[in-house]
Amino acid sequence: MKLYTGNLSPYSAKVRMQIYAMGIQDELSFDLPVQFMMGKMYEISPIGRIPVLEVDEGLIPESEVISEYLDERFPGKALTGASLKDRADVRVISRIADIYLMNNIFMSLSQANPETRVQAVLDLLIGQVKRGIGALEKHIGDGEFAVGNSLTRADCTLVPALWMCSSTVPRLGFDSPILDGSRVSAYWNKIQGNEFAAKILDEMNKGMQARLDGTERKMAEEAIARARARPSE
Ligand SMILES: N[C@@H](CCC(=O)N[C@@H](CS)C(=O)NCC(=O)O)C(=O)O
Repeated sequence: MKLYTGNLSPYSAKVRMQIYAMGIQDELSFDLPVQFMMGKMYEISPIGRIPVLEVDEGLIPESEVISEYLDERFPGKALTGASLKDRADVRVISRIADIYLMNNIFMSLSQANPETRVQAVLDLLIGQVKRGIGALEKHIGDGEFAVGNSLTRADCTLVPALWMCSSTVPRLGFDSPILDGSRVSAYWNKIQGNEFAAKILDEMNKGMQARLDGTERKMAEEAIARARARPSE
């Protein structure tokens, strides 16, 4: 199997955290395709986004679907939760992190440039992020993990989502929606010490650093030049 993935992509980080936690990294290779760097990811996958999982039978897009596929393919290592109710809670938290947090923050990035920003749009989107954090506050457990006593897919989605809340939202001119003294804040402080969370946080921070210092652009330009120099079949 091959996972099309990128360091800075939070949706990809979610799947990588699951792969590391399941201990199945030897079953896959990781690749950031040159088509993604060229804005032509749709040539590989119609949705045009990463992550995408390539298996013998074809391609699987969408992080949540890839995560479910991996759980079903390796049932002995699945990160679905211990009980029926835990499994429902895992899905709820994963949806809050994906739909209400990450998706709205991604949409907000369209308003990042203060010169072209429509402040009302940004306020609306960040308002939805705060609302999502409010819901998460009620659903999240107060232990080491988001649900139950072990790491689940809820943690794999939450870690990149909370990273975006704490590092991306302030870049847009808002305070982090993770409020001091809240259950979400207590969880966020604890989960960063988890080895699999720490690994993807390090990867995302390196990805951010590479974007900010121009390394990402330089590597993309070189990869694109190599692809263009290759004789077409
Ligand atoms: N719903 C998708 C979202 C994936 C997504 O938005 N990926 C971003 C990177 S984190 C992307 O590929 N963006 C490129 C684009 O929008 O053209 C999922 O869960 O996989």
